Amino acid sequence: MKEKIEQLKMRIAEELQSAGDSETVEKIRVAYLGKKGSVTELLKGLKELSGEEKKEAGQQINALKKYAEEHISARIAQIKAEELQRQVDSAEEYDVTLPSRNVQGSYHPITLVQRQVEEIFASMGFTIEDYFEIVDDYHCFEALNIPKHHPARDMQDTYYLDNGQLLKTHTSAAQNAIMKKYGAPLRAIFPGRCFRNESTDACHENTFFQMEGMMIDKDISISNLIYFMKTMLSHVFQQDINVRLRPGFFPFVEPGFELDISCLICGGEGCPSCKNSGWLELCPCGMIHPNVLKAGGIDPEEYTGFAFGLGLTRLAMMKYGVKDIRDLNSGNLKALSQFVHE
Ligand code: FA5
Repeated sequence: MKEKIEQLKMRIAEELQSAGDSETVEKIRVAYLGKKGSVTELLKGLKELSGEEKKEAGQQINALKKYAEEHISARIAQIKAEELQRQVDSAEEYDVTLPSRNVQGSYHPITLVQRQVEEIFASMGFTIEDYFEIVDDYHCFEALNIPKHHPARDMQDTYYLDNGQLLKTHTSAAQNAIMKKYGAPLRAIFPGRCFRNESTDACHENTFFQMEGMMIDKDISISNLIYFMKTMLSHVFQQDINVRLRPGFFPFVEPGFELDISCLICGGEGCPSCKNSGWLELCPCGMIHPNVLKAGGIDPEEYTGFAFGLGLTRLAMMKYGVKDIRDLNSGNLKALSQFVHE
């Protein structure tokens, strides 16, 4: 038996050495380790042997099997590396700095809807501002009339960094800096990515986009706020949609509202995208609280203003009929590259 095993070992080594491609190695594998392969047959033959003989032969055959398996895998890896090298060697030389020829990119649906909203507000005299994603407690909360330990902080489960800064939970975090940058009067929108430690579902993500807007001037009222919201929604949807305004509490506005739109996925019947309510919270808004104006260096006796925090990711869902918000962060190009700017 020992001799037979040694012979098989040598044959396996020789055959593997002369095999030049993966198919040949596969044939060798079947010839030795397949159901009717030589090594398998030897193992089957063990039952004919008795006692001590069986034990010894069993160990030797198992060692042979292990030898064959390891050498076959090693040879396959070697052949694959050689094949790859051959492909690389024979490949046409190309200039990596040239623009690609056959790849056509597309904008992400959130970018498309963001640009639409920007267009409409820019045409009404709003500037478009940028702001950080990592901010401090003052800008995200305190400047917005949310002191430390205020229960309103619980509404936004925040990611804190070791250095005490945090990931922006809402675009309102930029309000104070923009008021200080421009003073009053002021019209600005500021889109941005926000982060909250949320459990995700069809309409909640831990990373999502909002678009904040602020208008501050003399005699700004709720009528101005409603006008701008209606104009924005009719521009984005190009169709009549049902909207409802209800009281909402945010320490940085007084009065505050929740602006919901009828769910366009289910037509208001109720579905997972709207948590079965038929309505989707889209754009909370309100009249800027005097404390917030003061913190921004603006005299609340002289100026009033409105602010809104549009859920841009949810707007993209409604606009493009995306049933699950998580698809928008999925990176699945098949799903994401089908949308176009109208
Ligand atoms: C705020 O973030 C306030 N800063 C909005 C605001 C601004 C109010 C100015 C008044 C004045 P809220 O947490 O409700 O509010 O979020 C605003 C919108 O962002 C929601 O209506 C929703 O459309 C979207 N949003 C909030 N959380 C998520 C989430 N986890 N996933 C996706 N979208 C979300």
